[in-house]
Amino acid sequence: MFTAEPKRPEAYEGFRRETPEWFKDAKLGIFVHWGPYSVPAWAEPIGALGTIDKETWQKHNPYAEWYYNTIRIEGSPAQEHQREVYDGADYDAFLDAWKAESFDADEIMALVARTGARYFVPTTKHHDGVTLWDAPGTGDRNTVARGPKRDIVGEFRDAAERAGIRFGIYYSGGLDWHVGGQPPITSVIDDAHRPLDKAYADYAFEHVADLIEKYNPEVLWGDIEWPDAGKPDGEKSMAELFRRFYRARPEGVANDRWGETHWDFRTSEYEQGREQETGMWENCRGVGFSFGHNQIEDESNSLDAAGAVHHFVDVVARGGNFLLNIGPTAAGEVTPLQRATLEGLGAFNAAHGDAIFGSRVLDAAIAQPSDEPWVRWTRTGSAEAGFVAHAFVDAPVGTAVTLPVDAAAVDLSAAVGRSGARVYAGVESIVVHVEARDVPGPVRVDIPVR
Ligand code: FUL
Repeated sequence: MFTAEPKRPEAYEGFRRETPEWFKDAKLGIFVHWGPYSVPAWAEPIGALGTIDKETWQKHNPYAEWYYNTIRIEGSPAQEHQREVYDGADYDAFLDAWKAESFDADEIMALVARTGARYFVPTTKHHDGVTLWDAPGTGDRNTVARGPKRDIVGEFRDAAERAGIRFGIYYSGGLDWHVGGQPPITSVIDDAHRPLDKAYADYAFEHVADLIEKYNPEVLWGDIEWPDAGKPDGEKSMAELFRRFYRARPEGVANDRWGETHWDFRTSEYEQGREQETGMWENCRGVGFSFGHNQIEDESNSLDAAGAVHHFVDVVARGGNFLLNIGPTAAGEVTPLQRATLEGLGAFNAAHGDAIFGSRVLDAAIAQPSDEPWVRWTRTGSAEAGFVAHAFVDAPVGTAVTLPVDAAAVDLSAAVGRSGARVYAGVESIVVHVEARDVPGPVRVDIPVR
């Protein structure tokens, strides 16, 4: 939920470099939000972040992982739900009630692999402050000592390694509702809601240092800033964490939510921050309107397979990566609804991944995207082997679409329709006839670039 435009102070200039190619090629990552909040798994699915005013958002927060905050807002439906169903119990009772009894990291990773995703980022500490490994200084408030009684971060890391998928960590440095006793967030997040002091900065430092050392992640995904006392360069500073990270992983990448420090890629979330999508960027969202599992969500407020494919292709065509979230149940299962979306996205990628993974943005002078009809473009190939433009076209089966393409820049006569797309090439234009659809989402046409 971080929206401010970060500046890069001098202390962090030294980290600046071209974003590693693997990350530009990766296109798809899978995010996981899992925590004590997955026990109540309750939020109002009112809409997408970036489309709702802040007061309404917080009181009716559709993010189930925000339950700890939402139940503290007087008069919120979540507070009422907590009173009725749990008799107003303390939030930490959910940590003990969380058993993860069906959790099988390899099974989840097999699903992740089938989507075609190249990287995987689970939450290691969300805003409720509960760590999913035995983090230093947490006493028993972690998943090894209580609740699941397992090193969830470690199990995910090992499974990702076995599956050949790059591993990253999400860490909420800015918000930790367990320390400091801040008031609930009812509108925008400001300094009153974030622990800023040295003791907390050191505590968070030790956590991220431990994550780097134990799990050797390739993506550092921070959230909601970093405590101010840890910002100036020094022994236990954010700069020191970046030094350790890049020493361990010279090709590692960090997102832009560690404060006004350093980043390898920018982030947007649902509709929020999309105006900032420049340089290397990544858009994240859940299948529904929440990251944490929300039992209230259903098909009506979730992306189906075709919806996820559209979102994904749109992001890739504009040069971004898509980080699609899974919110497992407290038992550790991926719901049938989320599973169907991921499997469908995987089927699309199995058919069209060669025009997606490793692709780049097609020069706008060659062809333009459009919404009516729905057309997006990517580009693969090289100067030596020749470039190929790939059109992804959506229209009902049995209809035809004329592609907005510069006929002089491409070889229309060599265009190839794929998976249900038949092409009719004229001298000046090309028409795509959608004949069938064997995988969810758009059909595809490949056109060599002259
Ligand atoms: C946001 C958080 O507040 C959400 O709960 C979620 O973790 C999302 C990815 O980042 O800033």
